Amino acid sequence: MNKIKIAVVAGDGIGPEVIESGKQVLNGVANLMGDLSVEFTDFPYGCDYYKKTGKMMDEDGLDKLQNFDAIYLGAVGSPGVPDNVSLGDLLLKIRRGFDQYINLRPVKLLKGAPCPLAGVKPEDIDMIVVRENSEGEYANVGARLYPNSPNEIALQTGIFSRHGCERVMRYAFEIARRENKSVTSISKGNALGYSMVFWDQIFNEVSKEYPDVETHTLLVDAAAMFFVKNPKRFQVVVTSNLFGDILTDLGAAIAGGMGLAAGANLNPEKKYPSMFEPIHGSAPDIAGKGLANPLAAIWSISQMLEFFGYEEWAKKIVSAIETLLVEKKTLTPDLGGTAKTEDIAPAILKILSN
Ligand code: GGG
Repeated sequence: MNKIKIAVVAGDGIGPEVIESGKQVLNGVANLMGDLSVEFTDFPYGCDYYKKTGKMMDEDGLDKLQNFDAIYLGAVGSPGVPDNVSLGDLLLKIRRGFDQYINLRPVKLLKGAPCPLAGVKPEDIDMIVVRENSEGEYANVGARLYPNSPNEIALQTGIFSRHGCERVMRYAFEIARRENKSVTSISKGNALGYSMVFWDQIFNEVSKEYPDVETHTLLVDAAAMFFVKNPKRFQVVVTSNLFGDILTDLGAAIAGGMGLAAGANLNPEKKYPSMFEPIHGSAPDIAGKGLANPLAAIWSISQMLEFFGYEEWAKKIVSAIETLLVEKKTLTPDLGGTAKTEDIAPAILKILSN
């Protein structure tokens, strides 16, 4: 019997509701599999914790999380806590601290999912975005000078290392080679003459190691346009930390909405735990009302299973989500249904049991 030890950081707002659904699905799947046991340990980290203790997580929080195979994260952010604190002192601290340098975000239009683009079919939107997750624009290097004076200055530096660029690009190329897909690198080398020119140069170099893989390069503004006008041209996408964050929200918008967008923060070497999350935020306006869509959180369980080598069950979960979308009987209001958050996990497990 294989065992996965999972640290649960449900976090804020709708986080606890959607994470509860994901836990139910993983427990149910483990029962169906028969050879997997899962053990969840809850951590109270998040904005409520901050309001009580002045910290988003314990000083030694990373040491505590280090002992787990995976982290299952809900959402972070709450009115009254500055967004840079809630994100920077928890989610980003974990990503950096555990060298989760790959952020894998599928942008896949499932059958039955709403798409705002006219004439677009599910087969037209099926990409995987490989977002650099440890440096770039998110490196948090900078300064504030001359506060509260007319000369006030804010500096924010992007960090693009050869090591950081090469490893994320190779990761994208490996997926593309395995799945016989093209890689599109998205940058902004015309305007960001140091960081993004460097990114483009490294992409060109790394692409020579993969002569069998078709490549494309796009400026981020053009890429945003093509996500809407011709999403079919994208298969594997590799891009920087900030561009990846923005483009995958756009990706979510064209592929069913934020309620269906999952993300995996991976340390591929498994030296540290990887973290799995719905990419949406805490949505405090709908928290506690049973309105939140837990399908993204459930999809991220599929990503977790895939990362641990259970590809068959990972696919079955995504296929169960698709069945739910096609049947249209048990969907939350964002997808046009009347079901509550708590109705979704049992419906998914029913499909998986059939
Ligand atoms: N699901 C975690 C969460 O609350 N994410 C919100 C967010 O702002 N994420 C930014 C990022 O992924 O870089």
